[in-house]
Amino acid sequence: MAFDSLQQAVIEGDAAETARLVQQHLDEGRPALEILDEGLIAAMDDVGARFSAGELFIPEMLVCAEAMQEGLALLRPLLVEGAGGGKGTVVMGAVKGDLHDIGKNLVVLMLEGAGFTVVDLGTDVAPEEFVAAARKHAAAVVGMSALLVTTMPQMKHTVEQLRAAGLPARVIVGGAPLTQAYADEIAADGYASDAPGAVVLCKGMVG
Ligand code: B1M
Repeated sequence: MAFDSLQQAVIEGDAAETARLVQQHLDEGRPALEILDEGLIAAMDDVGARFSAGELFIPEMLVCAEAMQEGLALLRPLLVEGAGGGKGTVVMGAVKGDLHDIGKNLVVLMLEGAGFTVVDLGTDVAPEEFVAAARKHAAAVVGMSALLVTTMPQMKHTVEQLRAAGLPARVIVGGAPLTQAYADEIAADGYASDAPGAVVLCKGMVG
């Protein structure tokens, strides 16, 4: 398969080899999004499966994440081509208790590439921090990411607090354990399974 070696480099946590192979695929004319989806993200899925199976532990998972980020750095300029702001402000963060930020960072990157101004609150963001930032920046959209089943309920708390504050921002949610059904259950305005999907959602909500 085209991206086997790249996936292997990420799984082995070999940042230099990951970067070399990403560059090689780019030089061969492979689209950045394809390298991202079929190379880097597919590798992280494999890493997660190995972690579940007890074959990898947290330190190794972190090293894999660093290798992925090294490869992503080369793709970033291509993924944000055409950026310029002006489409409206999106406040984004990983919810309270959640330190996973790779997927959230991808969403931020692609929203910026699509012309949105993004206020990135980072990880472990409490509901009241989302509310304060949405108010301060007059956000059109608040985006929340969660990778843990245990942190998903923070999305519900945040939606409730945003509504209670009377803010007009639409709310979108995403992350590996999320589903459209869960988004409906917590009365979010939208769910996307990946970063391009988040861009489509925001475009539909703003302007
Ligand atoms: Co952790 N982790 N982790 N982890 N980790 C998972 C999520 C897990 C599925 C692994 C597993 O068991 N198979 C599991 C969660 C189980 C569950 O609850 N369902 C898990 C666990 C258990 C944990 C710890 C609890 C482990 C422990 O301590 N015992 C711990 C928790 C820390 C915390 O958050 N409090 C932990 C820690 C870590 C590291 C720090 C070591 C590291 C994160 C490093 C970092 O993010 N800077 C890590 C990693 C790397 C993973 C896996 C392997 C990879 C995650 C990733 O980056 N994927 C992950 C397994 C997996 O997901 N397959 C796992 C690539 C990324 C591009 O995908 O984030 O899904 P993703 O984003 C996608 C979509 O989901 C979507 O767009 C992106 C792609 O386009 N998306 C959105 C994301 N946010 C969106 C928002 C949107 C729209 C779309 O709109 C707003």
